[in-house]
Amino acid sequence: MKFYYRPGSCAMLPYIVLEDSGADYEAIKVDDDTLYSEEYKKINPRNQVPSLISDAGELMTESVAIAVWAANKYKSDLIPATDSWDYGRMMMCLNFMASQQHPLGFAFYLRPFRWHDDEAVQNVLKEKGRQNWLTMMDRTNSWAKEGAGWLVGDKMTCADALAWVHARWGLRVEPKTNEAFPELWALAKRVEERPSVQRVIEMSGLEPIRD
Ligand SMILES: N[C@@H](CCC(=O)N[C@@H](CS)C(=O)NCC(=O)O)C(=O)O
Repeated sequence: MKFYYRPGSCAMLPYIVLEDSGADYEAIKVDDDTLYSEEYKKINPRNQVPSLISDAGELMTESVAIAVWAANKYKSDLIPATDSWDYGRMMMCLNFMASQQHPLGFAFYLRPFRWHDDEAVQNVLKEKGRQNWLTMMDRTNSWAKEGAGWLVGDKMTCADALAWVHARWGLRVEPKTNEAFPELWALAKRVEERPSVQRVIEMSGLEPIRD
């Protein structure tokens, strides 16, 4: 399998799950030039990451789908039993972060030009995105606060891996994750203690979290 990712992006969620579960895969870093190239468009028609290409040449996209598929396929301990309440709660956290916090918060904040050409309108969207982000991060932080060190249950799941990605994104938004969401920040640091996460950080060239 070939796995296409960008360091620090939402693709880090499935990257962690693939690495953690011992899957046989090749990770391919997609740089700026490649992402928008015609060559990469043939791999992923939306010019986005993540993209997973099966040995049969078939494409799977969407970070949550790849992560949950891989966790099931490779019997990862990053997912609770599929008939458990915790599994439903893990999916709740993942879907909230991927379908709301990411596009309505971070993407509006980071890329307002995708929604309007007028710079003044973009500034309004950017500020709205920042506010949305903080409101939604507050919800995610409350799960970290109420939990036993993790978003769901008493050990790390895929949901914590995505929370780690978002906690790092939140260093680009004011107030930053480490200032505004201490429980989520502590959880992100706990995620980085996992050997598979440390390998992924190193292989992708990211810097570990520092206060
Ligand atoms: N819903 C998709 C979102 C994919 C996505 O937005 N990927 C970003 C990285 S986090 C990307 O490739 N951005 C480049 C672009 O859209 O131009 C998922 O969760 O996989």
